[in-house]
Amino acid sequence: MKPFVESNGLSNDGEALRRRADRDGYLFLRNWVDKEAVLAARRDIAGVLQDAGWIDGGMEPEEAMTSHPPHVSGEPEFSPVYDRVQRIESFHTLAHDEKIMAVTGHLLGDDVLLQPSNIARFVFPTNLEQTTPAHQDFVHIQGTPDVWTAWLPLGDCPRLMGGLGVLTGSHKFGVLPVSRSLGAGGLRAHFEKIGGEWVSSPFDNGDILFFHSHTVHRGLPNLSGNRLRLSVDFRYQRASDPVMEKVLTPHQGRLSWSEVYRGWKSDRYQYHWKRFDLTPVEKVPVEPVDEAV
Ligand SMILES: O=C(O)CCC(=O)C(=O)O
Repeated sequence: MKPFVESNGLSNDGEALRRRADRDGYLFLRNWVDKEAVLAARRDIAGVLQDAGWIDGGMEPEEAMTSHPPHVSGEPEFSPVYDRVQRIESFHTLAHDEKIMAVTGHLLGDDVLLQPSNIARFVFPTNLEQTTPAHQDFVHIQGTPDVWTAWLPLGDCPRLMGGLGVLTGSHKFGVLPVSRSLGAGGLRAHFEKIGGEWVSSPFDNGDILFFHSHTVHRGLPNLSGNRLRLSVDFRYQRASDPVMEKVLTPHQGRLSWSEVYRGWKSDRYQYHWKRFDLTPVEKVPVEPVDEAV
């Protein structure tokens, strides 16, 4: 797979960043996000996972070594552990990183809403059939197409651990039909007819990928054999655009915000979206098509 085009050279030029994002459907920036903040989120999340036994004991949790059988979202054992992760302050704080906000400001203007429903992902090395299928985020988040997802691994993500692949230019083809699939989101986009080229690069800590809600992307298999891949998805849109109600609740919808915020040291980012006069809309059901399409 060819590498991502790096956009650090354009990072001070909003117009050039927008042109690049419009051409490719993504922006990849190296050494961009506050590395200490990324590692703080990694440490805190890995601590919960080690406590749950998903990361091996006897070493630092941030090594994220695992010999535990894989867990995936949707299993009963997954939810209590995921909800503990959802309550982590450093994880939600990372989404407000000022250099992430600077890029989303260039892409969207000055009324950027971070959709509060931040996502953490743990991808086991022994669960390849559950690798996230090719999909467009719009199907899951709706509201407005003008949403940019920021995807970043928590720490280094060498090629062996997979990462994320993007189909260049695929955001120009609207919303594609979907079929049911294994893997996060459970829906696979039918992208085969639109052409384009799959690109990806290994990530070092601090690197970040932004992509449009119509950009087709997929998880790459974690072939490390013994290390959990930890990553986050944060999503940004204009506060003045409609926003799907569901993304205003904690991801997976079991916790209330007061439960999430219990025990936080700072209230700076709590209920951050309440300063906007939002237009919430309901989710429109998505109908998977027959595999033969
Ligand atoms: O991290 C992954 O496996 C995929 C994440 C992703 O594609 C998404 O959340 O839209």
